[in-house]
Amino acid sequence: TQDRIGAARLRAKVMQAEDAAALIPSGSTIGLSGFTGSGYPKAVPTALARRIKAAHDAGDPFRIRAWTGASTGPELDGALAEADGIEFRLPYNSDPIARAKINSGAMDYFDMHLSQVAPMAWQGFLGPLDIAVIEVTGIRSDGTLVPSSSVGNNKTWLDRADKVILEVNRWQNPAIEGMHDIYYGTALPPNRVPIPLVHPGDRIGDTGFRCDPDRIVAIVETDAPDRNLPFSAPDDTARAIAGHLLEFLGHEVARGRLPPNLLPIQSGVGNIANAVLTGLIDAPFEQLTAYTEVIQDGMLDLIDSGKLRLASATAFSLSPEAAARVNRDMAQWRDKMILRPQEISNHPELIRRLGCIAMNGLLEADIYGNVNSTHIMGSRIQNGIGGSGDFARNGYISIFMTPSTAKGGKISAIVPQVSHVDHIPQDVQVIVTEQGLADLRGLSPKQRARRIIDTCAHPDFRPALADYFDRACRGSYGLHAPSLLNEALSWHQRFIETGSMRP
Ligand code: 0RQ
Repeated sequence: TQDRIGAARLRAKVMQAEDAAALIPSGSTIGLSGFTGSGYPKAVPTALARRIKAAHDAGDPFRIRAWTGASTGPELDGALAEADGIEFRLPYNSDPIARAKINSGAMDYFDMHLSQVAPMAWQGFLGPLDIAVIEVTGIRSDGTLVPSSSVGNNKTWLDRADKVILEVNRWQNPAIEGMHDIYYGTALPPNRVPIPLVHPGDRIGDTGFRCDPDRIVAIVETDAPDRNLPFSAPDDTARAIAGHLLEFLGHEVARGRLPPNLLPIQSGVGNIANAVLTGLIDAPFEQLTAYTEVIQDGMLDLIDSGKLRLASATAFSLSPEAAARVNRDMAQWRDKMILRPQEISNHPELIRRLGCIAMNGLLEADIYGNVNSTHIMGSRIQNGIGGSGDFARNGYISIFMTPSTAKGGKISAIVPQVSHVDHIPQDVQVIVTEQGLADLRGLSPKQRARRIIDTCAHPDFRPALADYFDRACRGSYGLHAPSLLNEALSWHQRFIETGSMRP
């Protein structure tokens, strides 16, 4: 205890997870740490889930409202959702059990821009926050907290919650201390001032969280790694997408529209994003930087190769092997990585100033370049918008990437009209599939349609898309962005009815 909890007066608050969970009443709103499977509390949520289950078994209602940074791990979202313990959750979720509960209507979910969560909580728009449950790696003698493998919204949860429960995780190497940059200069309008960050590597804040010791009601000790998912090795499709994208970036450098070391890169979640990062190792760009949301496996290799000088993010999103690798040599990585609050890692002001190259995944795009990142067949949530909107709208170039088909070729990722819109054409400048890359900058809707159909669509679906577009150009109510309203979503309806979009 002593080595991780420096503040002597707080040691009396150490207790078992069950006792800490007993301090959380039904109906509470809880702000939890955790971002893409890292830095989430591992003992208290599981103990709370057991308590909720026992209450339900006894016929008593027990549910809580959960706010997090983004997705967490099975010990948090999985356990609480399994126990039917979450009444409402925000923001980004990728847990399969929680996803099933949301899609069955048993759980409410609000999928919001990740940069807006902390300000909206502070503005009072989300209601009061009763309890914060935050994983840290240590408590200093002055009472400040050493963050863990994600920062997320922890600063705001600690500032806003009436009561604080800490999990001190001793699995994390204590050498992580110093990696974080917690900015305390944000304010509410009309008192906001510019955020003084002009390079991805700038440090503008503290290395720890401030926390009123009187609000700390429990401290629980843990010793477990984050449970992130492994990445799969890039397949041919992912390699083809990465190839088109890297060729495009090289072309932009040759045209003088990007500097030789590019601009700070943002890379979304998933295997394709990871393949792009891996591809950068052999690309002719040096001295790269990343100003992004999560540090993935591919970034470690890029740093190791000497190509990536520095990565700024809000969390690690590493496979178990990569997490162990970083944890083992933490002191060596600490100088090349900075973890910040997600309000700062995803801040529109900073993304616009730095000129990030935004690269995100999508579920489907339509011929005009509207992008659906979240809702399968218009109604079933996959994950959430996450940070994709923060980066897509404010980046220097906004790129979306996807395989051209899904579900073994039964679904076309390019459709006449998306079944749900997350990103409008103004925020979607480049679309890449394994078929090719469509540069849509400066094109009108009809020009975009022709380019997307010819370049990105799978050959099996291309004739049907071209046919739809031709007929729309003749029979549409208006000819700016031609559409046949009674047919635009028929591909989705066909999938729901027959299991395939193919005619
Ligand atoms: O389903 O898991 O049942 O097989 O959707 O698709 O191909 O594994 O793609 O892992 O790259 O994720 C948009 C979800 C892509 C992700 C999305 C089915 C497919 C599969 C997943 P199965 P893949 P990826 C900043 C950036 C929003 C947040 C974001 C995402 C499953 O990129 O969540 O960008 N983005 N954050 O079969 C029906 C289609 C489909 C489809 C795929 N057109 N129709 N199903 N699938 N396309 C970082 C953060 O915010 C943390």
